[in-house]
Amino acid sequence: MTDLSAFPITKKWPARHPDRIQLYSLPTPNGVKVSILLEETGLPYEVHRVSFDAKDQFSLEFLSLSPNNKIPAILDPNGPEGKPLGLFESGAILIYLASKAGKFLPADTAGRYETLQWVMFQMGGIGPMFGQLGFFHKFAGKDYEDKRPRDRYAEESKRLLNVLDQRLEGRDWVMGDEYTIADIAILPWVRNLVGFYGAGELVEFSRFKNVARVLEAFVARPAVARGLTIPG
Ligand SMILES: N[C@@H](CCC(=O)N[C@@H](CS)C(=O)NCC(=O)O)C(=O)O
Repeated sequence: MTDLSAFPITKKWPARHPDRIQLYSLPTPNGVKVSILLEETGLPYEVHRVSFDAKDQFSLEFLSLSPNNKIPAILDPNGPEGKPLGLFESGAILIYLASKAGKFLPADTAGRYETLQWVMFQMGGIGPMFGQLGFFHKFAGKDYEDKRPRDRYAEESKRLLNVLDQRLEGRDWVMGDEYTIADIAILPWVRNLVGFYGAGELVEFSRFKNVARVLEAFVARPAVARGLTIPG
């Protein structure tokens, strides 16, 4: 039986199955990237809810694994060389888990880097920009009289959607025929933008037909449907 007692996070969230990957998360657009990938790969895991209401993300136990106080984070009891490995930052986690499973990241070097480039496009562009738009359109920022910040993020979100739409022209997925972690990184954010944030009209989502088509195919996948609600 694997011993994870050296990891302070297991004091607050005890592992019932210490041989499985431990996931600390919530069903937010960054959190579900990892639960969707875990569901797609079939890697055995155990999920723990990090409650923002209880400010769990600022607890010393959580910070010991994720010093940036953000979900998702994982602890793999069986990491490289059989040693436990903790990771935060969803992009790094996606790359790690896809490499571990040998799925959803092309094996050829060029395909691998092309996929990673689109993962980084999400991490550096789509996530931060759509997230800011959410703040100014749906959350506290919506009451600000000055609409320039909202409009700036709406314009940037439209620009990013247009880049994505062009990439998806004539392709089933970001990498063409192959469904990869680039899709798993990007599409939960698009779904969130038009769904939970209610910003579809603001970003003129109806213009981006390829994005809408691929988003529909993504959410129709059973593993995606499951991953989107984890932890329940
Ligand atoms: N770049 C990080 C961003 C993670 C992130 O922003 N997580 C949000 C939820 S989607 C969070 O944990 N927020 C809690 C907080 O900021 O206190 C990643 O991709 O993992």
